[in-house]
Amino acid sequence: MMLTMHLNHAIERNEMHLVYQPIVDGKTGRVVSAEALLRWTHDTLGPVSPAEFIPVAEESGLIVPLTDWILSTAIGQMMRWNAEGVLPDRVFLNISGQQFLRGNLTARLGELLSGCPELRPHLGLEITEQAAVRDLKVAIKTLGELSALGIQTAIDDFGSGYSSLSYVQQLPVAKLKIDRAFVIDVPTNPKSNALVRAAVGMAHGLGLATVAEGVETEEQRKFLVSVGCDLLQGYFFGRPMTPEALAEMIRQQR
Ligand code: G
Ligand code: G
Ligand code: MN
Ligand code: NA
Repeated sequence: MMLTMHLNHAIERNEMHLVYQPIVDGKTGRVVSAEALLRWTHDTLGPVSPAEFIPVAEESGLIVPLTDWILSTAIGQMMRWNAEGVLPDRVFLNISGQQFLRGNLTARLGELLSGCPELRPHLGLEITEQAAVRDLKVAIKTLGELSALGIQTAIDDFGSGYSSLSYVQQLPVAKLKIDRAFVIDVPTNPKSNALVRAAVGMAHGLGLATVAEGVETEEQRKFLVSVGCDLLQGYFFGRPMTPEALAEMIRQQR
C-alpha cells in the first residue's frame, strides 16, 4: 500500500515531529503538564493525521521503529527542558493498543530512561480503554510495571467507546481523560453536564485525577472547575505547539 511505503521513508528520513499541548491546573490555571502529539507532513500528501497512519503502522509492523522514535524523541526533549529548568511535571505520550500490548514497552522505556532516572516521575502514558480491554490481564500487568518504574498512566478518550466502570476499577491508572465529545456540550446541555459531573465524581471516588479534553471556551472552563475537574486541556489554553513555545509559556508564568 502507498501509505506504508511513504511511512517507511518518513521514519528513515525523519519527516516526523512531536508537538506539545499544554495541560493546566484547573484551580491555578498554571501549565503543569503537556501532551505530546505526533505530526507528519509529507512532501506531496501534505499533513497526514496519526489517526490515519498509526493503524497503517500497526498493520505493517512499522509501529516498532516509530514507537522507538517517539519514545526517544520525547525523552530527549524532556532532558533538554530539564536542563533549561522548564520541564513540566508530566509529559504524556499517546500509546496505541499494539504499542501497549506488544510486551516490551516497559523494557524499552526502562532502557531509554536508564541514563536519566530523574525523568521517570515526569513521564506519563495515555492509553485508550479499548486498547486496555483487548487483553485485560496483560494491560493490568503492564500498567503495574509502568507504575513501578514511576511512570504515570492515564485512560484517554474516556466515555468515547464501550466504557465500562468495571474496567476502570480494575486498571491501575492515575488519571482519567474525559473525551472532548462531552466537553463540547457543557455547560449548555444538561445531559453532558450530568455526565461530566458523574465522570469526575466516579474518578475521584476511585482515587483518580481527571483531565478534561477539548476545552475551548471560558464557559466550559468555569463549569469544569466548578465540578472539580483537576486538569484542563484544549485550544482555550493552547494549541499543540513546538517544544520551544511550550518552554516559553512555562517561563512566562514564573
Ligand atoms: O493530534 P491529532 O488530533 O491529530 O491526533 C489524532 C489522533 O492521533 C488522536 O487520537 C491522538 O491520540 C492520536 N495520536 C497523536 N499522537 C500520537 C502518538 O504519538 N502515538 C499514538 N499512538 N497516537 C497518537
Ligand atoms: O485522542 P486524543 O485525546 O489523544 O486526541 C488529542 C487531539 O485532540 C489532538 O490531536 C489535539 O490536536 C486535539 N485537540 C486538543 N485540544 C482541542 C480542542 O480544544 N478542540 C479540538 N477540536 N481539538 C483539540
Ligand atoms: Mn491523548
Ligand atoms: Na483523548
